[in-house]
Amino acid sequence: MKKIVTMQDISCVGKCSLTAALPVISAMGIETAVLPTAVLSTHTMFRNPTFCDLSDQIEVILDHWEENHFSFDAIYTGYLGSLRQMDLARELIFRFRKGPVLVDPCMADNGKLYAGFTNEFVDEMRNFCAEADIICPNLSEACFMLKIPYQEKPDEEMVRKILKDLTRIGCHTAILTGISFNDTETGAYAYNRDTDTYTYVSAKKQKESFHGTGDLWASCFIGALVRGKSFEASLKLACQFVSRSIELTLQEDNHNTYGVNFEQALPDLIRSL
Ligand code: PXL
Repeated sequence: MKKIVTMQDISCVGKCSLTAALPVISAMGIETAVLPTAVLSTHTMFRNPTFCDLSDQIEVILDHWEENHFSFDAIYTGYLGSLRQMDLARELIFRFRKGPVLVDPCMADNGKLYAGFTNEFVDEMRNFCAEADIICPNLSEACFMLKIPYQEKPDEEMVRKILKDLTRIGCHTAILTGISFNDTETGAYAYNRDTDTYTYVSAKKQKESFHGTGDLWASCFIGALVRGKSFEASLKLACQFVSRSIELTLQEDNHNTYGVNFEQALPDLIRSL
């Protein structure tokens, strides 16, 4: 069985980070090892979440894994809560790199940094992205890392420029999620600097956007890639999964506002593997 290790926090309530990655990757038939960076009562869009930093545990966990000669087909990092955790994520990559390394530089949305993040964190995240094979920022994160004003609706030429500039950081492939050029479709635009090729795939655009969809997207994408799907097919599957999860959320009366109904989109995802 294929195995992915993912390093991010546990937001106990919030349907993001590990509570999204673990069920999605497991449902895709892949063993999911987790490296929890912190336990929060909720994600940081709620006011005053509790935060228990697990950084001290990470090094000993990595030592123990090494003693046991564990290896992983891919490494996927998500939300990292501090500069120290970014160093620990480098350590994970340095010691366990074997297959693709996906870095999702979770730190911003709608042109704003998440609570607690600073410009220094952005600079370090940019450096950290150089370690990745693939990065998958949203537009806000991309603009912060490139130090350009937030582009809410860039045209295709601008999207291509941002992608190329992102790969100059050092990664091989940059993917921008949440890219839309009309009212009906939204998707992911990618650039691979080794082959100098762009790929755009999209799925039905939903009327609202929700928290946690980036984490679901990244989990589904890396799961598909590790299962051997092509890069383009993996992008497509992730876009469809997120679109369907939002659609199911909006169909529910009094639906949850902090995360999407991905749970009931899992059967379709499994069928399409
Ligand atoms: O989904 C990204 C994410 C993950 N983890 C925590 C967050 C967020 C976004 O706000 O706050 C703790």
